Amino acid sequence: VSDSGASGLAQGVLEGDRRALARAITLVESTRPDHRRDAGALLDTLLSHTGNAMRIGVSGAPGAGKSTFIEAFGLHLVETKERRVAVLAVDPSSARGGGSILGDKTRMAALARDDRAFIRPSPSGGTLGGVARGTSDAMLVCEAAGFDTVIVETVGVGQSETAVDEMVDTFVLLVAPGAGDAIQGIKRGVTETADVVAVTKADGELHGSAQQAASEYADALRFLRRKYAAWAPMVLVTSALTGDGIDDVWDAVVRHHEVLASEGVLAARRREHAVHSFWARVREQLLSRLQDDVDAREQLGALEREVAAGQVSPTTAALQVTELA
Ligand SMILES: Nc1nc2c(ncn2[C@@H]2O[C@H](COP(=O)(O)OP(=O)(O)OP(=O)(O)O)[C@@H](O)[C@H]2O)c(=O)[nH]1
Ligand SMILES: [Mg+2]
Repeated sequence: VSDSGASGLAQGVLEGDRRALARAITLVESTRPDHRRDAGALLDTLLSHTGNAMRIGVSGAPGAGKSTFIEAFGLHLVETKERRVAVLAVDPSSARGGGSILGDKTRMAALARDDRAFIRPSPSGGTLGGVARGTSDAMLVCEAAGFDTVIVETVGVGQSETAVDEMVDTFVLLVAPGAGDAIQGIKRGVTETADVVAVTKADGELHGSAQQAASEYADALRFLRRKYAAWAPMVLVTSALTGDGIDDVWDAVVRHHEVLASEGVLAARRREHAVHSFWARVREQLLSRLQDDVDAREQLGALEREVAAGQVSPTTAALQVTELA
C-alpha cells in the first residue's frame, strides 16, 4: 500500500466502504514487516474514530452453538435495536486447512447478507490461545467503519478465554446443556472470566436439561472469585432456534456495560487492554525481527537443537538469543 493508498484506505473505512474494510482488516492481520508499518499508519489515522462500540466476546466449547447464537443475536440487534454489528470469528479449524471458514459463513448466512452487519472469519494460525493476533486491531477498524457492536467469536480452550477477555468489554460464555458436567467446567476455572453465562439450545427435548444446567451454573458461580465488585455474573437460558432468551442476553450485556461505565471500570479496562496490546506487539515484533534475520535465525535453530539435546539450559540459550537482538 502506497502513502496515498493508505490514506485512501482509511478514507474508505471511515465512509463504511465494505471492500476497504475487508482490505484494512487483511492489512492489520498481516505479519509482513512493510505491511506492519502501513497497518500502524492506518490505525493511527483511524484511532480517533474508535472506541464507540460495545465489544462483546462470545466463547464456548466446540459445537456449543456460538455461530448459530451469534447469527440469531446479530439479526435481533440489527432488526430491533438499530445496532450495526461486526462479527470477528476466529476459526481454529481453518489453520488445519479445513473448509470451515466457508462453513461458518454459511452458518451465519442471513447475517452475512444483511448490510447492517459485517462478518469476518479469521484463521487462527499463529495465534495466542485461539485468538488471532490481529483481532484487536480488526476490532478498531470495524469501529472506525461505524459498527457500534463488535462480537468476537472464539472457541473456548482455557487461555483463549483470557485472551478474548483482554480485548472485550463483556465476555459471554455459551454452554450447551448436556455437553459435559457443568460443575466440571467451573472447577477448571473456565467461567471466572464470564460476565454472562448463556445456556443455549434450550429448546425441544434439551429444554429441561438447559434449565437444570443453568441452575447448577448459578449455584457454582456463587463460590467463584468475583471479577468485579459491582457485577455478579448472570446465568441465562436461550435458544438460537426459537429465539427465546436472545433479548435477555442482550439486556444482560447492556446492563453489564452500563455498570462498568458508571463505575469507571470500562475506561480503565480499555486503557489496560491497549497497554496489553502494546506489549504483545513489542514481543511479537522483537521476535519477528530475530526470525527475519537470516544469521539470527540460523543461530536460533542451532540453540534450539542444543536445548533439545540437553547440551544447554533453556535459560542460557535464551540469554544468548537476547544478545542477538
Ligand atoms: N437445538 C438447537 N441446536 C442448536 C442451537 N444452536 C446451535 N445448534 C446446533 O449445534 C450445532 C453446533 O452449532 P454451531 O453454531 O456451529 O456451534 P459453534 O459453537 O459455533 O461450533 P464451532 O465454531 O465449530 O466450535 C449445530 O448443529 C447447530 O445446528 C440451538 O439453539 N438449539
Ligand atoms: Mg462456530
